[in-house]
Amino acid sequence: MNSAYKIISLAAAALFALASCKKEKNEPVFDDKNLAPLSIEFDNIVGGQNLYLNSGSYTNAAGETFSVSLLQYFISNIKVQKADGTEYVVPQDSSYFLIKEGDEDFSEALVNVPEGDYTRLTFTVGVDSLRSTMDVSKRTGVLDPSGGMADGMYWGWNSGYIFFKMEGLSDAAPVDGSGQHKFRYHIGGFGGYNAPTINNIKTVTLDLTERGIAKARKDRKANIHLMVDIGKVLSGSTTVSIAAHPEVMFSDYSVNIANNYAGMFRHDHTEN
Ligand SMILES: [Cu+2]
Repeated sequence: MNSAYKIISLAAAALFALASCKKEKNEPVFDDKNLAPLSIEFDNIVGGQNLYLNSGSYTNAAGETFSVSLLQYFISNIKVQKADGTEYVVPQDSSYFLIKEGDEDFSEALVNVPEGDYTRLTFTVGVDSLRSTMDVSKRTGVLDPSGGMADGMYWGWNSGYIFFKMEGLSDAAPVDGSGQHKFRYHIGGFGGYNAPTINNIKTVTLDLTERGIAKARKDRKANIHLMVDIGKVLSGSTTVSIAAHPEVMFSDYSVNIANNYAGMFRHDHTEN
């Protein structure tokens, strides 16, 4: 081998090495292997009391006693932020959750985030307008309107998903067709597809610094434990009277209830 040939082959080898280096650097910064599990637990309470479906008795700000027979809501578009302001948005396809009181399998939102110390959590209560109007093939799992998962949480193409559903009994409610004093709050409204409608999409941001930041690490699951005071649904910025509004669905009054429930989330502690 003469020296000129040697130099050329060395140069070719170096070029090849450079090319393979470059290829590696083009890989996404957050590849799956480097992500850490993070759960957000939604612990439903009423004021200072635990929420017990059917058996618990509670009183709202209007002085009406009530019990809750059904409570479910959508949580979506989860985002976490570090103290330096950098944030990680969970890929949207993996960011839709249905929370159902009384069902352990639907009590938390489990996502994957890069390792890091997170001081802020942001999520949407409900389903964003873009996803609400996507082809059904893009609305799988808990969003599947035809599957059992969405469980009566879908109105239809133009009205979208029911973001928040709470039903129960109260003597303040009139007797319905089934002979019960039932109240029903089915709240949704994504802003409209063909025509603008009520927009009840709510974004909630919680500061985690006071009650414990989330330390996401690959080898364990951090859990952000939230207390969700559903008493606030009736007793928030608007005092909702069950007698005056025993049934609220797709109407202007639903805005008051959505404003109330946007304030029902409180960070209690974090298990790291
Ligand atoms: Cu906990």
